[in-house]
Amino acid sequence: MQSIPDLIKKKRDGQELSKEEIQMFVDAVTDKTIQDCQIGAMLMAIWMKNMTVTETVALTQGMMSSGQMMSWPQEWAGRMVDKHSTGGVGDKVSLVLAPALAACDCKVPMISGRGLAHTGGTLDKLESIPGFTVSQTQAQVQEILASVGCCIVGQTEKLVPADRVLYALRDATSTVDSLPLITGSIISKKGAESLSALVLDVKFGRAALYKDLDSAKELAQLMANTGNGLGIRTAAVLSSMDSTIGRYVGNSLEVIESLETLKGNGPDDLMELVTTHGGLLLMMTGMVPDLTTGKTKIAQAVAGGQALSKFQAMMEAQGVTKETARLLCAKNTDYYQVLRKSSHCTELETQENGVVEDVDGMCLAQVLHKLGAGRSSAGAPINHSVGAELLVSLGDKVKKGFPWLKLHYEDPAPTPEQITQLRKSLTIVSGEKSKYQKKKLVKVTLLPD
Ligand code: IUR
Repeated sequence: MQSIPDLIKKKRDGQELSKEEIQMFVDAVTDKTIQDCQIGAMLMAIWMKNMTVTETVALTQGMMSSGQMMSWPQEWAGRMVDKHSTGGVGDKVSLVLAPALAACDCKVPMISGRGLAHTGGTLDKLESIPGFTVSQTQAQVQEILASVGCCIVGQTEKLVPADRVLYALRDATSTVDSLPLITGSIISKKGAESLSALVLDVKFGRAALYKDLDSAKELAQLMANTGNGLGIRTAAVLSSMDSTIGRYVGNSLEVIESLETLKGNGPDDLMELVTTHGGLLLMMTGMVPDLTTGKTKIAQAVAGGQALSKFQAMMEAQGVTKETARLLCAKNTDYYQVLRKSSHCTELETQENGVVEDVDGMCLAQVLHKLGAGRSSAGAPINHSVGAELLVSLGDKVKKGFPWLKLHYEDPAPTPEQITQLRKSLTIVSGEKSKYQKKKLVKVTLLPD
């Protein structure tokens, strides 16, 4: 019988661990029969020596089975879908995609997260809607899926307990950025949802976890292989994350932009992501023959208002009053009858004539985070009303003195240094010098075999 130090030594020396050995490690983590220092040593050995796809699948499978697995009625088989994003700035794709998929007859038990570092969290965004309750039991999730078709909820205590232990120790041992550990953490939670199909939105660029396309591709490929290894049809989309998705960043503001998108007034980049992810999921479930048909079906569910109706029903099912949900979904509504408005707004103006060449999403997100849009520490409160509205698009011709950013803030007010940082996030190039070209947002799609 091997001991935990034997397993650590084997990985430390660069050998491949067997499925049984990995299961033994995960069981010891789940049953708390292993010391934190031993877990830390194993995490560091994995970080340094990496894992093969076979090892990563075994780790993910072990983690997935460490707690409760969700189970669904037989008649939903083949229609259970979800997506995961590695995190972006202004990333509100889930808020539009979940109801659009429900309108296309899918079942979407979306388990989302909170803001991490400079990136926003879907749960935080939804909690800016008064009454919206992200904490739902497995039985409640099933009821909402039966009546509405989609829900967006937080992780329950019973789901993948091994991840909670490993994640905390990864943070404490500088081993967060290991491909097999990231993959195990993300895919085990999706696996526990008992999905038929999964799409992964892996971001690359300045405001993403991975800055360059090659490393994002490596993560995407490993996650897609692992998802498929667990029997979930998994595809990955690589999309650029240099600026912002859409024009609004900040919790309440992103809810407003999502609702506008569901009313047919969404920005092109957001709609491209929603239709690509949704189209891939419809294709993978076999509900449509190809991606183009899937994208069209999703776009029609948005344009026809069916996705908005699903969002309204989802809000009501998750604790929002009928009147609040109705007000938010009404045409030409004043969102601030319901959502909290910041007590202060200020507009920043352009300092020269030219073409908008770049807006640095990372720069913007860092300032907004400090102004309260993100958490200062785990569990700290956030200010849902803090955020920013971009008043220009890349490629726009602007004159000096043109308002380009509307900042929504409360307490603290932005410091002069933060205003300078915001100004620096905008690059304007004089007309003749501008090389601005509309870049393709979605780069590569990795499909399962
Ligand atoms: N989100 C997760 O659920 N797990 C991870 O390891 C990372 C993000 I990085």
